[in-house]
Amino acid sequence: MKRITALVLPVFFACLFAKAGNEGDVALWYEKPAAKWETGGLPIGNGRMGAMMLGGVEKDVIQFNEQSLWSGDNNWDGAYETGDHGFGAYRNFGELRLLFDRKLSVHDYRRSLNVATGLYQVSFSGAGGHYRREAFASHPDQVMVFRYVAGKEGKLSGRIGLWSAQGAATQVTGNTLQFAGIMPNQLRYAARVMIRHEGGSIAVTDSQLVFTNCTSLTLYLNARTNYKPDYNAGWRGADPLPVIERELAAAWAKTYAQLRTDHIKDVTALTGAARIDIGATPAALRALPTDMRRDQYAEGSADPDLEELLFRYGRYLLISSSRPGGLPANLQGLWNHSNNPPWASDYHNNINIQMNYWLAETTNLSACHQPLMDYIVAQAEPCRIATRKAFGAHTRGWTARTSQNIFGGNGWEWNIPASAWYAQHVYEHWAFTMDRAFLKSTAYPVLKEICQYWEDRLKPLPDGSLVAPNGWSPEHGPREDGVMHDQQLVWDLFQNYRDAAKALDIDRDYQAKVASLQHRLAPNKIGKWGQLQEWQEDRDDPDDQHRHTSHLFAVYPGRQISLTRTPELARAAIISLRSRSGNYGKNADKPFTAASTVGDSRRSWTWPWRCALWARLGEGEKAGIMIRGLLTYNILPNLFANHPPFQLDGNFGISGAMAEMLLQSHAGEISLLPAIPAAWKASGSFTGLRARGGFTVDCKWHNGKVISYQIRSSRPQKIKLRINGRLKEVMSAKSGR
Ligand code: FUC
Repeated sequence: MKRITALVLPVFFACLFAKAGNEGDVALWYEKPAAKWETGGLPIGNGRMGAMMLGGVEKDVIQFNEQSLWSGDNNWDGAYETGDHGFGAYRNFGELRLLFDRKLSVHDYRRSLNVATGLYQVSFSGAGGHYRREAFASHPDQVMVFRYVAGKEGKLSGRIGLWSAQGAATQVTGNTLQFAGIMPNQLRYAARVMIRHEGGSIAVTDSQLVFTNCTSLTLYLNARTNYKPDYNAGWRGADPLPVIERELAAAWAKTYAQLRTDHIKDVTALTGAARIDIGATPAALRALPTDMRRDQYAEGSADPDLEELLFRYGRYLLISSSRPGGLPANLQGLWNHSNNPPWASDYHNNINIQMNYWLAETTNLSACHQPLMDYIVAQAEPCRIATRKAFGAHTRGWTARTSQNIFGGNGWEWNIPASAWYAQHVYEHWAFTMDRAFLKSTAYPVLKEICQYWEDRLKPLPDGSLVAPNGWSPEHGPREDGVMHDQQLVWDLFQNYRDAAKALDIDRDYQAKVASLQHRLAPNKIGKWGQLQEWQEDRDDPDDQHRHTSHLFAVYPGRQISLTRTPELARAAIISLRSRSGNYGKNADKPFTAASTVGDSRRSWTWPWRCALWARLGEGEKAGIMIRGLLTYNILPNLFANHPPFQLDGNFGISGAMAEMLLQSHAGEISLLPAIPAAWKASGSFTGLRARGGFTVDCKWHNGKVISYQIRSSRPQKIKLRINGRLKEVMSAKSGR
């Protein structure tokens, strides 16, 4: 049996890369070490813990994180104080520092991150032969592993240090380095590294570990805190050290090859679940390192394989920073080398945390969505308390301020429809998975409670229609009643509630009540220049390029406005969206290009949102231009999305938006290739994308026309399918899901 596995696995992985035929299609690679952490570091992560790999030759610094290392007080409700106390911030955990004795003149340096397997590799040649380094963050074994191999025997000598970014002292004994400490907020943290060597010797000096004449070194790192996602437990659980020791001992007992194989198996099951092929890049361009390819792309080259890599990278980053049982991906995923990161590297809920998950269901990473569900449920109780304090002691339900942390903390500025937007995520998880148990136990109670919040809060206008009071089209308008963003979010919440209750066939009276509230909501309006209004008053400026497209929520990720069901509103949305990209008002006659989106509209996350909006509005060309805009203006050499500073919402979001160009499932139908640009049309395919209703879809096209497809679900079902310009009814095939 073992022998079969040994044979089958390499063949399996060879097949995995065979289609690509070029590592550059599945890997980011460079000919130099990273110049800077933020622009050049390559991220690995197992959902809970991660590291940035800088690839230094003589000095290799591995900066690492664990997603629960936060400062700040429990259940904070107030100003955005991001030091030791108050709201706090997501913190740097520490660094592993390897200093090699030998000064090398190095050639053939190559540093890469394979986003299909989650393997990071460095190789170069020097006096010690061909040096190889490899690293991965194992989810199944809960350790990060770093391996250093010299080409010739005994050529590795130097020192290893472990440094805590929170001030804990490092102890070194035998083959182990370790630190443990307590943050001012009483959060306990610890990290331990165990080192195995082949050849030579290791010894302890000056709180470092000295290695002499080794042929290989393998370092196993685990870091944890005693964070527990439980308000009633004061957000603290058991001491982290015993868990760290147990996990490290288990990993130590396995061979490197076993750890590596188990890691690759775990990651490829997720990365391989969905693929896209949108065209072929000329060989000369494909042969370039990633940073040079990105530069060429920014100069105007067509590089569909780089766009595919960006799609894969967003999925890789989610797999690496959001796994069941852990916390959701924050503004920086989980990679952070600062104790005072921008916006505390927190959870911002007026676009950012939502966008982090736009790819989760559609690109077949539903399990990676789970941390967001758990977070919503865990934070609800402190949010209820803060909501009652802000909105009255008798308020039912809850909402949140824009910035949230992991200890029930609400920081900067109330975002009144935040919880309605969160409710969309629990609903979508059900809509894509058809997991009835989840719907009943988790999604439904969240949806109902937030409906109650709005039932109490909506304000009647003299004509009897209802408005959300005191809203704020995020970060744009002044506070006022009935801003369209809020109206649309409440509509979406009510619709999601109604569909959930209907599916469960419960609470019929409340269903009727919510339906009548939804019916009375003050509707979307078309303004004087044909735009979809952002506010009740018709005062939108056609030359305004504000970054938020909050009033287009109803188009995406909402579902109130669609080309087929509300074509007039969809047309108005097109005008609004053109104006946000500098293609209306005084520039109405100029061509629509990535360059016309300027200033505040060039952000990490603006392009993906607009890309998905154009996709929903059936404009493939413009959606493609949004991908070009992101890659041209807001992507760093390591392909991190750059707000600036770097902020990963753009990476997650663009994968979700690209999926939306290829497959849509709203407005009562599944649509194949709803919005692809001319550049993708020649031929292409996708496999494993997901549609609402529990469907998995594969598709192949040629000259912009679908030539074959398969739609699978756990039991065959009738579907309305929009394909090659026609709407027809088909049956899904039975899958094993
Ligand atoms: C929202 C956005 C900003 C930034 C911040 C983290 O407030 O308006 O552009 O992304 O989140």
